[in-house]
Amino acid sequence: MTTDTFRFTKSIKNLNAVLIIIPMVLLFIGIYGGLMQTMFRAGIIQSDPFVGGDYYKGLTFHGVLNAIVFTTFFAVALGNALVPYSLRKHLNSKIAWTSGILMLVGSVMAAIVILIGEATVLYTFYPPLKAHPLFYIGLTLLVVGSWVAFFNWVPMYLQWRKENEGKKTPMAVVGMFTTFIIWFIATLAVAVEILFMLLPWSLGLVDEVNVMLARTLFWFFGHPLVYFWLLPAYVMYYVFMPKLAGGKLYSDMAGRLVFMLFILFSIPVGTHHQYMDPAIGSQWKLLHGVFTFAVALPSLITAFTLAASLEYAGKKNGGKGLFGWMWKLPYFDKEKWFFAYLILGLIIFIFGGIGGIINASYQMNTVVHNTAWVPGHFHLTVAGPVLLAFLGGSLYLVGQFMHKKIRLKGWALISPYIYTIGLFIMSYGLKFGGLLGMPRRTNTGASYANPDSVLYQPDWIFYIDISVVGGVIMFIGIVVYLVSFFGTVFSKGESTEEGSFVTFPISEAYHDEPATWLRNFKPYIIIAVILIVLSYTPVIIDVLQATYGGSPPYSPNSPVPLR
Ligand code: HAS
Repeated sequence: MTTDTFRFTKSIKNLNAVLIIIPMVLLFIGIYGGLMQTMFRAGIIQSDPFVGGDYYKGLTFHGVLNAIVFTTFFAVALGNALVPYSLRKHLNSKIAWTSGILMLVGSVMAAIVILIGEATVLYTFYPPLKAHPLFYIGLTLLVVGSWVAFFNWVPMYLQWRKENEGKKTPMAVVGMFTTFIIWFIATLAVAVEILFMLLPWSLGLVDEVNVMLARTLFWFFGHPLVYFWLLPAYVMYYVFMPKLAGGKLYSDMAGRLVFMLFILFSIPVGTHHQYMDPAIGSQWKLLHGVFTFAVALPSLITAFTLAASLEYAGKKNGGKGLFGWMWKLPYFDKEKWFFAYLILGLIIFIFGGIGGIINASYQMNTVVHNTAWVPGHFHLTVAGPVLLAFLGGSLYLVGQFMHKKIRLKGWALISPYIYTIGLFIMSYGLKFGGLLGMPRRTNTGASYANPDSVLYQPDWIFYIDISVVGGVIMFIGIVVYLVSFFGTVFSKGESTEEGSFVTFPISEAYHDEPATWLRNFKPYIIIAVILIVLSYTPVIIDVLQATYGGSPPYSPNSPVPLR
């Protein structure tokens, strides 16, 4: 074994392959749902045959499978790969399988309940939209499974620290632990929402639910959720990308600082999703707004650190002058196909991030809230940098854990380019349509384009059409990817001795600062808890004091509340 390789047990290799392949099948069904959304909204099809013509069922399926199931599986698989690899320790495979099985059972349960029409509640499952109890139980199993995976890494890390006193924790471990520390704290709130509010309500044990409290608990979880999606991508940007580009990470300290800042500021910001909600005092919305600008800071540091790392790589590859390095990066190198997924995601994130800052500004939020602008923003974030990094990472991981050479590398390389073109076109349609008032999450899309309808909106037609064109191109991009992915999965594996080792492109640091103040998670977790208590206590008090009675259930397809 060289220092760059590690031998995983067969059981863990199989588990990691399963954790990647099964959600990839679900992702495909999910993006098919996405394509149907755009076609349906444009009036090209009257209904999506897969979900029996129910727009909201299709939207729920698309959101839950892509944004919650696929992302959670990938984050666990990446941690199961990088934590043991970086620490050179073996995972407890029984615990790892238990976590995988919990996640699988939970996801399949939730997917079936959505498909039979018993959980048309969208990915935010806001009450008074009510789902079958099995939907909430399925989501709970998925989350508990991911906790089990995380707690399986902790003893390995503690053991490593004991054996390596004074040494810096490998960056990949810092990144994966940051991801799951945030996830663990954030999911506590949604666990309270589900176990004490939605599940008893759904089981019929109570008649009504406090809608505002449920929304507030959801967004306590919902905003950090976006960093749970983003951070595995950041791990790959910091750890893999500089090496794939042919260079080094410009500053090790900057990377560590970024992860610690995410622990501090990812959670006390959720009320920026509720700027337009009643019951919460505007001073607390302002406080969450200020923290929201603070949580953009680590991404701004990332922009500079990664740009400097890429500049170093480009210059090493022969780039001259101020910008010459940009043309010396391996954008179209078939052997470095993974680089394309990471760099395109970063370029997309420039626009996704700017959109986030616009959303966070209260006055501008009043213009864009609940319009198509918001899906425009989140497709440039979760469906851009996150999805591309996860697709690239999935192909890389599956190749490593199944000991397969990546097949159809040309297809793997071209797919993110096709997808990115489609994504920019679709997001342009959504964002500019949103600025003209086009709402999000409406099943009246076809009527906007119909001159005979009272909902006819000629100004929106161009933007609706543009989104369809973009959506179709994105779908083609993913199909091209899946050809390479499943071509690799079903190809013949390697059976040599070297074939049983796993390797990752781990970057060295150009500036390897000692940064002793960034070596321990504990102070950052303590400060994060203080910030959460300070920012959320008044919000919860406001919500509880507001004179809201509970609400009976409601279906998006039914004009009257259901009893
Ligand atoms: Fe957001 C709504 C604010 C980031 C996802 N967001 C959403 C929703 C989702 C989502 C899913 O303040 C909709 C939720 C729903 O269903 O209602 N968001 C922000 C802010 C950020 C942000 C301030 N969001 C994300 C990320 C997401 C995500 C990341 C997913 C992964 N968002 C909001 C707000 C709302 C919102 C409000 C509520 C809107 C409403 O009214 O409903 C920040 O974290 C963004 C910071 C990012 C940057 C960009 C840094 C740029 C980088 C790239 C550098 C490029 C390089 C390449 C180096 C400042 C790192 C160089 C190129 C070469 C060629 C060399």
